[in-house]
Amino acid sequence: MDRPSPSAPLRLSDEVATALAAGTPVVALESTIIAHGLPRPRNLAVAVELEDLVRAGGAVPATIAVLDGVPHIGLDKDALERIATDGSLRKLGFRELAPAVATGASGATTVSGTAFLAARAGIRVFATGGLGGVHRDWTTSQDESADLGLLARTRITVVCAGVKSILDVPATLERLETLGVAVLGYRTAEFPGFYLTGSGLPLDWTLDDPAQVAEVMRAQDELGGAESALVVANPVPAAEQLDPELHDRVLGEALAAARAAGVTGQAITPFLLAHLTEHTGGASLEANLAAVRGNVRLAAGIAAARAAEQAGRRG
Ligand code: PSU
Ligand code: MN
Repeated sequence: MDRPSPSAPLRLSDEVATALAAGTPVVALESTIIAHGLPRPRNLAVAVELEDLVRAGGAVPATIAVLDGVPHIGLDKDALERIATDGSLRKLGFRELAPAVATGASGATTVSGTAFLAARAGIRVFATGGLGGVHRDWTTSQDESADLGLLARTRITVVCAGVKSILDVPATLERLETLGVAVLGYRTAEFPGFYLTGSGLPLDWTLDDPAQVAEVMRAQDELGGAESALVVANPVPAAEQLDPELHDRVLGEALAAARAAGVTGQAITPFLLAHLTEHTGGASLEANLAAVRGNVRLAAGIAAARAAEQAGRRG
């Protein structure tokens, strides 16, 4: 046969394998935010904290990365430490997975890489900070994150604080519509602004509790058709958002600095996030972390609601 069915081995941690077999809640977590999105040494503490938050929410964490060519679904302490400290790790989106597996490379997975591997492993719920999307200079650079296209063809629920505000947010929402990816506001009718509670852009759907989200997931499955994702947009609490004036000013400077330095491609998102952290005196980092924490907690709740709904259908 020219093209065998998917068989690349995924290495599941024992607890993830056990939970999936039992139908108990699992939440996928990405590793790019740890390896490339957060400063060291804070990133390792955050990686551990996010896993603890998943557990506190009654779910099993599955942090995803590719190590020595093997996709790992659930990392032990040593592997988490490697993700946080090894400066040579690649940034792996979906398209980078096959080259990484074939060459034995190691890398942290982005939203697109993580969502793909999570879905392959049978994990339905995924938490991150902010999705990638359409960059502000798209008309000349054509830079649109692979996150969007992958979510259009992957059945996963991703909990995020919107898309990173370094992006062209209205254009990204339009692309999600074009691609057929549903976006739900969690207790908000406004699309969140990543570091900011709101983006000023309206959403068509607002849900108020995890069980309702699980109902939408079930409806997606019952309708069938394209295996698209569900984006649950969960704003950072107003008390923990970045000061909007500081945000706008420093972001303007960051975009100018990226242009001046000629930063492009995969490097642009980490560059902008790091610039913001440095020039807000760490305030953007705190807002980013507050957003991620909230997303991880909500994802655990959604995974639990999903597990209960599925158990109810079986039983
Ligand atoms: N969310 C965060 N910090 C991050 C990211 C998300 O709070 O660093 C990462 C995700 O891995 C996302 C990636 O997929 O940024 C987008 O990168 P790009 O624009 O190169 O596709
Ligand atoms: Mn890009």
